Amino acid sequence: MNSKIRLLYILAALLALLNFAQAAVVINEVELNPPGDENLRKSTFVEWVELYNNETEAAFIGNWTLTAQPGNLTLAIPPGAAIPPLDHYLLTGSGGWLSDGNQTLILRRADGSEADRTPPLTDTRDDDLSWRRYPDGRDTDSASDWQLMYSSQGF
Ligand SMILES: [Ca+2]
Ligand SMILES: [Ca+2]
Ligand SMILES: [Ca+2]
Repeated sequence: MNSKIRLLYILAALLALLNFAQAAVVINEVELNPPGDENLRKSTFVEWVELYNNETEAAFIGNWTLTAQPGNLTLAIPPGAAIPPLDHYLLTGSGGWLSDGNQTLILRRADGSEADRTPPLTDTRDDDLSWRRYPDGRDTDSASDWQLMYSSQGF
């Protein structure tokens, strides 16, 4: 193999590694304001966050965390948790755990490195619309990856 071609192979392999490290699992859908009053005591209406595995292999997300900013709430994902290839994973807290307005969510791996973050999101409509990457998993590091659409919770 001549050295130029070999260099191209190495570059391609590095890019594939980089891509795997950055885009495997993303925050895919966020419902900040489900229909009903999630701030009531013992409310049955609860905000939720959906993750998506962009890879064709299972993603192991045990001990990863989701942090809401502003606020310092951090949710831990149980040890051993995994997302099948091209599939979804649902996270919920208790009613009122996320704000309706200006909410950023940050997903961190078990080692504390950042896997993904959302732009600041606001949902003042008390209905079935949620913020979604569309199509699932779309990640160009732009706010235009996100649209307020009818929710698809867990799928
Ligand atoms: Ca609501
Ligand atoms: Ca909503
Ligand atoms: Ca969905």
